[in-house]
Amino acid sequence: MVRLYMVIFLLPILLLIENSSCKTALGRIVNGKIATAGEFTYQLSLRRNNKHICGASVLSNQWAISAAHCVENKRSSYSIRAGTNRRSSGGTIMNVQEILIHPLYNSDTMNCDVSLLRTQNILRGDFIEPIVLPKPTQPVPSDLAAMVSGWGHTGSSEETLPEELKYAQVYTIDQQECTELLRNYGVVTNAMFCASARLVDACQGDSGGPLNLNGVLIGVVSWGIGCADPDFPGVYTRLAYPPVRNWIQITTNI
Ligand code: 4AZ
Repeated sequence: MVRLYMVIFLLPILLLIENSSCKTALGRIVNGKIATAGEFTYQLSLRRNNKHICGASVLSNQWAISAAHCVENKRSSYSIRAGTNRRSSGGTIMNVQEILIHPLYNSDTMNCDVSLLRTQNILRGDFIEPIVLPKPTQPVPSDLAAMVSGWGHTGSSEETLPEELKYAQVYTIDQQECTELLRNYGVVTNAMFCASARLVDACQGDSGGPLNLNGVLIGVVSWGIGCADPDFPGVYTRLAYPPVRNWIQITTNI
């Protein structure tokens, strides 16, 4: 009798909880694949107080790029791990000496969610290579396949981050279409664009990481409504947007 009660009353509740958790922050980079060494040489793990918090990408011997919302905590010490597809071993750890947040970054709207990190040591070595930035105003046409990667959450109920780097192919989405999909949640500004694939997405811990289109870093993982929800695409910082791209150019000469 007790068992029957559990099945009839508790099961639907448990299913409901499981289902609703997909729409909150702990979704997944579902169906991502495991990267092999040397495949994503521009990928960095950004660490706060020695713990992975975000992704980042190598731009030059000196500069890395990430999201602004990853480096908001002024009192923390930030470092990066470079040259490995493992989150907590291998490669080289370097201190971040200088952090610059885009002057138009807004933590409420997530507008211009981009930051530049200057490393103490030369950001070059085995399995460490820069990725190219887009030209200013370079458009992001819709339905293009791009590659997102990171050590973010991989399961809707998973609290732990994967040890090995994961990647997934997502498709760019028309700006108007994405604006409508997310209209109840936020504004998709000109400094953003969307990309998704059914049940495939970036998630918590992937933020700040790269979206690579044919070897060009077109986006930085920024925000979303949950993860891998077919109704809600992932949102990326649009690096070709002139106020973003020109700020990077003026700051780093890249
Ligand atoms: C996050 O919380 C986050 N689905 C990053 C990316 C996405 C959602 C959340 C995109 O860092």
